[in-house]
Amino acid sequence: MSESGPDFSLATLNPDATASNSSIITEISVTPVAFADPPLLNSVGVHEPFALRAIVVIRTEEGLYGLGETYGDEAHVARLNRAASMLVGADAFNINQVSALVTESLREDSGLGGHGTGGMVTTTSLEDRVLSAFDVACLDIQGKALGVPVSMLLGGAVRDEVAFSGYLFYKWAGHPGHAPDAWGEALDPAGIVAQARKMVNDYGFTALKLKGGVFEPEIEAATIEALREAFPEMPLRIDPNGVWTVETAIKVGRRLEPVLEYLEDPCLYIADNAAVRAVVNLPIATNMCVVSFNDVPPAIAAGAVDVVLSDHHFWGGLRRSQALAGIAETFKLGLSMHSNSHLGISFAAMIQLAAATRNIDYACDTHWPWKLASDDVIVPGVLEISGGSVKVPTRPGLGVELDEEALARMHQQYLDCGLTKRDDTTYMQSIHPDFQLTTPRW
Ligand code: GKR
Ligand code: MG
Repeated sequence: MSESGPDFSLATLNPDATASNSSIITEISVTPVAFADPPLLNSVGVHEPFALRAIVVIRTEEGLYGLGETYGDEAHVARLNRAASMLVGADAFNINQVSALVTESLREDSGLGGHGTGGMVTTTSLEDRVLSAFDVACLDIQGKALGVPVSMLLGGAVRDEVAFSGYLFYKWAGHPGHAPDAWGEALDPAGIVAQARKMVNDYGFTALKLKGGVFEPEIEAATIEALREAFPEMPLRIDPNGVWTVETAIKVGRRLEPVLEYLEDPCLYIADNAAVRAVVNLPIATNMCVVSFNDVPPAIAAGAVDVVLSDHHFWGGLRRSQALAGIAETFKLGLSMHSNSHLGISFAAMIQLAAATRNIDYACDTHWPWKLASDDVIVPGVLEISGGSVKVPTRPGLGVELDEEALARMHQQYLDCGLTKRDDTTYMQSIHPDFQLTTPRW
């Protein structure tokens, strides 16, 4: 080691690039894609007609390929491309090397602008969210090289299926100017109960989460109570994405104490959630105030959260998400998973990670039912939700295969849709010009 710390240059770490026990990266492609998305309402606006993702394909000299999936916002794609160009020649087995090169690629980050996460979570670690897709693709390669599923690389599967929750959204019947979609309108408690029935009938979910922060808290609390009446035994959660004041969160929290499994991000900040938690007898879950390793100590010190909803897309990939799981275990925090609109590669990665993580305490989130089955870049048929769970793929790597023709088609869809970043607020304002982004709102 030099005085300035470890030397991660390729020459040092990889003096013999042709060694047979390595998987040298020869090529990386980063392809933005778009897929149809329904008008799902949230605190910052409404989902646009297309959701964006970036697909990372890493190829190695022995002819293997590994898959990663992440946010498709332009700024993020630019960072991925810059990192990708530096990773050629690295060893897909050496995640520390890959991580150091990603960090190096971000040294000159001026001019790109934007967090690029395509959502509300803006204070995540830049390095971790760029690293994630490369980490997953490298693990896919490692699994294929060794003939084992990714879950085995992460310590071995402790379950052979992973449970997910049905993710309910208030929504319009269809995007303005388009025909209604298969889910129809859900703008009141009865609409959400009908949506929940379809979710449960079609996928067998055994837990339900309502995306809140859309209507007056009174209406959203009544929606949860209507769900309880319709599904007397079902674990229920509500997530207003931090747009409630402490006062509102306490009022609604107390009202829903007998009904909820947990209350997700009632307020945006650690201190506010701690104030709510001090008087409301409900676990508080978060994917907004604990979104990087730096957030963990203050959240624990404040007693702000009981459940961390991890997300490998911003926690630095699967291995770093396992580090988070270790912290959760040590500090007796509950653990589950957050989701954004995603495709099959992300889903496979979430499933492999959850399979190998002992302390996944709740059914994980997924947006999977909201996309069309035909809209994906993987060969279909491997990931099916049945009885609310997905069987963990056991084939080498992530267990999913790239459909090259679908990738090209969905990239064309990206070019044709004209979107370059997720912007629920501007889309909402194009339909309702009075819509304002306010946090807290109620
Ligand atoms: O898809 O509108 C959405 C969600 O609100 C998503 O963006 C959130 O990141 O699902 C997420 C959450 O749990 O906060
Ligand atoms: Mg959330």
